[in-house]
Amino acid sequence: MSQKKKSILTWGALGAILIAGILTGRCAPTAPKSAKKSPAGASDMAVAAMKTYVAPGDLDEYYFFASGGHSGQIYVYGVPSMRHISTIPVFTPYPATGYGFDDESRAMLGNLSWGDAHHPALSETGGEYDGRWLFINDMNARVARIDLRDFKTKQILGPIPNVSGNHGSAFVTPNTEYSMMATRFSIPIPKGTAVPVDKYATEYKGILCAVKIDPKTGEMSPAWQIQTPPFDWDLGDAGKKASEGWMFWTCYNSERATGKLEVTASQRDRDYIAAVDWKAAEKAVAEGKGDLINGIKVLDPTKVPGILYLMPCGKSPHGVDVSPDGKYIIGSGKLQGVTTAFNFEKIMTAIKNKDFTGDEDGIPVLKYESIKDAEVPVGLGPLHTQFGPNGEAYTSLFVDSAIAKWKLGTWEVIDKIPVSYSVGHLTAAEGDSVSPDGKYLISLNKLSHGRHLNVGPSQPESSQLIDISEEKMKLLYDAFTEPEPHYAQLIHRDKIKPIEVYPKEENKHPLAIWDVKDAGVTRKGNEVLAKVVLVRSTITPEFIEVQEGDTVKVAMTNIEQTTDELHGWGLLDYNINIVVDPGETKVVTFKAGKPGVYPYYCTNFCSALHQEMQGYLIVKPKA
Ligand code: RUQ
Ligand code: CUA
Repeated sequence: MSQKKKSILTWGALGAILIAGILTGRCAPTAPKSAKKSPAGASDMAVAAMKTYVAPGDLDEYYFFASGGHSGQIYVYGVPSMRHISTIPVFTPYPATGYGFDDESRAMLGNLSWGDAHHPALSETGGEYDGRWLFINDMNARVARIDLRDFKTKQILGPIPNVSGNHGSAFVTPNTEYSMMATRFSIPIPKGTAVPVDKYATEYKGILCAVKIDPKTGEMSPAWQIQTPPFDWDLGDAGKKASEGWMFWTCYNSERATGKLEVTASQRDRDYIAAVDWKAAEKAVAEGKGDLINGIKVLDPTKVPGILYLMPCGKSPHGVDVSPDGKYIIGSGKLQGVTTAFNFEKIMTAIKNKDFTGDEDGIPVLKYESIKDAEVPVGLGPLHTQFGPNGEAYTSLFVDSAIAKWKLGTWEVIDKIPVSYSVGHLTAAEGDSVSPDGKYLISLNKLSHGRHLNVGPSQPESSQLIDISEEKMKLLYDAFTEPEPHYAQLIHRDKIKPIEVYPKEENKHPLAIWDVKDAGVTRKGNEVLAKVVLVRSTITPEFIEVQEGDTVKVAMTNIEQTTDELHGWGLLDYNINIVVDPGETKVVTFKAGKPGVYPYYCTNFCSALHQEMQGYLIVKPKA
């Protein structure tokens, strides 16, 4: 069938359903009983269209926060429409919001202008998303906190000492006591020492690291670390409910190999999942145990027994995911056809009975047969599991390019749906909290070829929305993201209440001014301070006169209290681009290097006279 005919049919069917929906007063039709299985079937497509259609002016039901991978950003989408709503710059400058240009955000980024951001983690209270903050890791040993009150990055912590390749992060504990980190690339500890690679197996170390989070402010600080053998720690998840107080991380390369890892690190049949009793580790540190290395307390698990155990797992596992009730820990070799459900109670019993098969540098290895409940035949290449409200589990299958739905407890595989192509992670509606919503699941695929308009060799990734409200999973929609959504979070809109302007009375910035009569330029030696007011449609002062060689500090306050009235301050030839939200004050400091006249202007369209919102920086040459 030609594309054109197909779309006419689809729209015809959609029209019929719309009319039927209006007649019966229903706005969210479910699939007709006779719906064909084939996703190409016109009625299925019409249902999918209805289920994802958010009428103009209507709002989506969920926020979808997708990691931007090596773009260093977070992309915000609405679900079910899958419309891209916003980009939150985190580890990378972003001219659209002026991020990385003003003094504060520039200082936060430090010397790094990129980050590899993989795993966003929403803050939790009692294991439920509480909508306060979003944390995300960067491979450069950092973790960032975004405040969901204004969707802005407020803190970047790190690079944290001894941590190299922070992949197993930024997973939070059920009451956001900690955001956890783990190293993918082992190095000699203390970080900063150089030891030849042939000593890798004995002299290099992995690090598991806890970052403390202030419960009131969200302020992060490095808490403590656990030193481990040089495994490559991969992904983690915090225990909850039954397993609260524990933290789990997968690893590959338990061979401690170097060189061509695809060969050298695949010799054993099994790698490990680490089980960390973080409450015991916290207590040990409080009792003064551990050594101060590079300014942080590092626990040696052989000297502090009881904080770390190793659970054998299929070769090269990726995700490890704790079920909503905390009773099961799901992990699997990523080249296997099964995923293993470990039973937390059995893990505790095995620890109590010292049911070990050996050790790694003195760290006990638990007996696989004693701690597993089931091997679920999900399909090839299981990577990551999310959960539904009634014991459903959804596992992404990289090799099969599919998602398997199965049941906790009975371990039966119920359904499978193909995705396009090569799914990595997946995220379900609140699917890693203690009370998943069901409804939606998003498959975060690595490839998208052929499913979008051709944009040349640099192609987007595809994120596919899947309906999980019924027994059978149904593909609803293809959306595309820039590289690269490793993981995402899907939170109900009711849990987030962002502000639209910064209330004037909350702005305590020492350089804030609220009246154009306070605007102007003052000088102290060769330091010039310009206090600027931005308001429709003038930048006051209209001229800033300085001397070549001066240090110029421009503090600008957007005195608007109206939604969406942002103003910019772009200074040509100086690589300065500031955007100030309503009620906000931002500061930029720079050296007046070259004499001349340099226009500044509002970069953010704000009114009919936006174009007129401009001025001049006049740099007079040295006498
Ligand atoms: S990881 S898929 Cu950080 Cu799974 Cu990339
Ligand atoms: Cu202010 Cu445009």
